[in-house]
Amino acid sequence: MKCSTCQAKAAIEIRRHNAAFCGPCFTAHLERQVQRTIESERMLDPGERVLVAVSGGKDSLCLWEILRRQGYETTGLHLDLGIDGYSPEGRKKTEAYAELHGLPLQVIEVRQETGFTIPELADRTRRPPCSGCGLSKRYLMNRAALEGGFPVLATGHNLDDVAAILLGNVLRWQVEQLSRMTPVRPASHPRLVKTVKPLIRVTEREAVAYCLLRVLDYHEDECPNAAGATLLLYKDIVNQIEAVSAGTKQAFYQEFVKKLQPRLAAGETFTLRECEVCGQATTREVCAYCRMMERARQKTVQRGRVTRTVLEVPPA
Ligand code: Q46
Ligand code: ZN
Repeated sequence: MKCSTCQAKAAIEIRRHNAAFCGPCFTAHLERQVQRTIESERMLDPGERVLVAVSGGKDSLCLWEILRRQGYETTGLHLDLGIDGYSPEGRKKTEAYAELHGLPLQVIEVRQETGFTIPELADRTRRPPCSGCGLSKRYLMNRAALEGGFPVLATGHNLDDVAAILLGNVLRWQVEQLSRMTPVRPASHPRLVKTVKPLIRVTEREAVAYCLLRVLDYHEDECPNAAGATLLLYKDIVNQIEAVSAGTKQAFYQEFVKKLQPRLAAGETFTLRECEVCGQATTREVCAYCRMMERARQKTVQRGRVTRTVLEVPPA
């Protein structure tokens, strides 16, 4: 197989584009793709300060590298989730990348911010870890962007991620979630920062290939909580369809965003206001994050009481 651009020996085939590339042509192709996505979706303006969410995994490091190479003024934001055997390595890889390129990096330790690691939060709220984790990440990243005066926050969600999330939302007809599934979420309230997903046309496999070719030292392990998550099943199903019908994955997401999402969004009628506790944007009196944290705190207090009572009972 030959490279579609330079006729050298190809290193990677991209079936949905009916193309193959050698290493250097592939990295150039991917960088062009991402830049085109940024421009066509009006994600970033040249010279704009961008806060980039970086876990240390392949997607976020691929994103940071491309934005850096395209000359955007980036600052990394890493959330240390406090997950044993997983979080320390991701943080290390992120810090190493920032240091190597002399890029600013802000690290937020979730435990220090909230009083709980992600596993502790899951235990106290009896919610699946990914549910509390997702909510905390969205909340803390938005707050960090606002406090740092960043006009935009970029995340490394790739095509596999958004196609799997879309499938999950369709299977349960989560209309509210579907109406918000856009590559760009505008700042629809003064307490919400604009968020963008520049990798929505890049697959997981392509992100890995890019990291290998650019010699980016990324965290290869999956989060231990991802194993049982339904999102992996949805990714697998979408990939099975893609294997027999190349291009379906991209069409599934892109055509949804073009044809159905705007209609769903037009039907949405909710008003955003400020949370009575923390001041962030919400549709309720108290935002979902503050409600979750309150439950976690109450549970901790209750347990403290139970433990003390048990200790006060004299041994038989
Ligand atoms: S980090 Fe958090 Fe993911 Fe781990 S706990 Fe789930 S959501 S799987 S991207
Ligand atoms: Zn709140």
